[in-house]
Amino acid sequence: MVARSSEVRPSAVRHNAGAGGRRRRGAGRLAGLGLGGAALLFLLTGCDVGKTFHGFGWPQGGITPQSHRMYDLWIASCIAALAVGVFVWFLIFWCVIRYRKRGNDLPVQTRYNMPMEFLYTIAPILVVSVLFYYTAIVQTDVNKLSKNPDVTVEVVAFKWNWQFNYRDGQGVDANTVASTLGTSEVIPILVLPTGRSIRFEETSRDVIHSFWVPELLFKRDVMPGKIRNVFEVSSLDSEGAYVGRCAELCGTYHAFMNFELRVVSPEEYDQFLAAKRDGKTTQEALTAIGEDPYAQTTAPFETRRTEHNFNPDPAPAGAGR
Ligand SMILES: [Cu+2]
Repeated sequence: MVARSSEVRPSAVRHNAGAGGRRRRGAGRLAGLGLGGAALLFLLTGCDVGKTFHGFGWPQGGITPQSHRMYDLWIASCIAALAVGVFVWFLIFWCVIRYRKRGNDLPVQTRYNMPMEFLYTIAPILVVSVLFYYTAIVQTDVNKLSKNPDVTVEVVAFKWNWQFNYRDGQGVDANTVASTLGTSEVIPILVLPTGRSIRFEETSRDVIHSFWVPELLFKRDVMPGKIRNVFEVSSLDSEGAYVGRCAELCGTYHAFMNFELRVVSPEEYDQFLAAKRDGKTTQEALTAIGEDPYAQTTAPFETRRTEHNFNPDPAPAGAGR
């Protein structure tokens, strides 16, 4: 038995080792194919992955193409980060098992591996470059301004409410054709159409505010003075009432500085604007197009201001009293 096994020809041993290697390579290839297939499936069902994991913490339900692009970038980044994470966990556990303590000999304390060092310098640079590339593309798209947007609205913020001016052109020199002013009693409603590109031009009368409609997945600071922050959405995709808020701490009543974005059909929007041009109030114009005249998503707050407590001392500041 022993003699026979020692007689085994070297070529046979090589042959056996070759078969084992092939089997291992075959299993490796199968595992690789499985992993690749799973990754492909994961990517092809990208939208559902986002839904399944609740957007990985990103707000869902955006109503503009821009918001969808930002959402997709986030989901893809999370999937990429998870893939890298899983690979790193695999490496950690593989090292723990493969190089576990086997005897009392101290392992070599210094060792370098050029390919490895090269890899872990290049890999993070690659990861950052890819993330940067796609972020720059989406960011440029979100900040893109068209030459002639279909609708231009001027957003005026002040402590502590909003005014929305429908404009006949772009920039400070354009004219306001209709306007909605928020008061302590009535929440201002910004009426806009679906399917048209909309430019928001922002200006503040006092301090820095921030115009934020959560469903746009976007907010931009509203600055006082000469700075006129501008952004555009290429369209609003679904009709409805959406709450809007001030997202920059601006003073005592900051938390109550709400408005409503009401998205209607283009025909209704044209009728609304015509009614406003005819001198109707925003509430009357909304009623005329069959919309709820008052905000549905938020309510006016109690200012507790009365003539008595609002400005008890009528003397101007610095009057010497
Ligand atoms: Cu504010």
